[in-house]
Amino acid sequence: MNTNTLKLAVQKNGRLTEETLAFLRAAGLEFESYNRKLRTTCRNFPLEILYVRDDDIPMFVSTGAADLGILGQNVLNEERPNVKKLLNLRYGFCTLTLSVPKESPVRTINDLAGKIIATTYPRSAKQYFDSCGVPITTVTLKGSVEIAPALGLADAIVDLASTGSTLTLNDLRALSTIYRSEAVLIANGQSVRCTATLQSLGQLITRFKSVLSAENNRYVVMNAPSASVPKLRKLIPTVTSSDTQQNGYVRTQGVVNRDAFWSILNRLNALGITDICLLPVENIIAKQP
Ligand code: PRT
Ligand code: ZN
Repeated sequence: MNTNTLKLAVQKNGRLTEETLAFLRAAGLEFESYNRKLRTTCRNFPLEILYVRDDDIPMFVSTGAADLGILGQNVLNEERPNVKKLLNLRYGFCTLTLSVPKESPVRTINDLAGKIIATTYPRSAKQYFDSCGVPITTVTLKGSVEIAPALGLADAIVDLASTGSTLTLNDLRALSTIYRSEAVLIANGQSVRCTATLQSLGQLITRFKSVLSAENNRYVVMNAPSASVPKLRKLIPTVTSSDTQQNGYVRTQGVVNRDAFWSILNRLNALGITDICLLPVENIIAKQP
């Protein structure tokens, strides 16, 4: 294997797996998915993918067994491993949430003073309650945390939620959000400095950023009254227009932030712009490494 081959640890089989593999493929990497083979090499990039339990990713990366890892920000917050965070990856969104039984008299966090909190995230929970000056005791569970109050094991829980339907199904209600989380790319501090891998790492980050940037943007094609083009450029600075006019209209196109587009739509209409086509962008490569 090439000396500049990077090792990336990803979750083998869990909530982040599918979106992680889709993200890597969107970055143009070609490889085989996990199929009991715990490591695969990319066909078109010096990258080896290691398929592991998400809980082990901090250890793999902090020891240098892997150069890079993809995992939830929540794991970083809880374990605080000695790794460097490189990118937020904009998927795997969830919140670490404090919840109590629906019928509980608890209305504010202060009502939980002296109570027992069940959680898989004891450190995050303790830090949160400490920062609010509320003394509590935690009981740590590896999973099925939502069941703890009904069994009389705890008065409240601190657990991840995304849709919130598991809380509802277990007759719990959210009291507050401790933090938001999403998938992140982490690196071993040494790998980031080592010159042999630095070039591959730079190229990989460029690819990842181009996917993230493309996801946030749309390519927009529209017909604009030629007199409106200067005003249109103020709304969408990347706009270019064709030289040929038809009935006073020119064909224009540009790249626009996906969310910003909807907020300027009224102003585009006011300029008399018609036939707007909003298209996905596959990659935006801002700067070569
Ligand atoms: O087997 P391995 O150890 O690798 O996986 P795991 O079982 O420890 O983790 P996994 O696959 O459940 O989650 C991996 C990562 O996905 C987490 O560390 C988070 O970063 C992220 N993530 C995003 C979530 C959720 N959303 C989520 N909803 N992790 C867990 N949940 C749980 C939640 O706690 C609840 O119990 O899913 C349940 C359903 O949630 P609702 O709100 O959609 O009903
Ligand atoms: Zn896990």
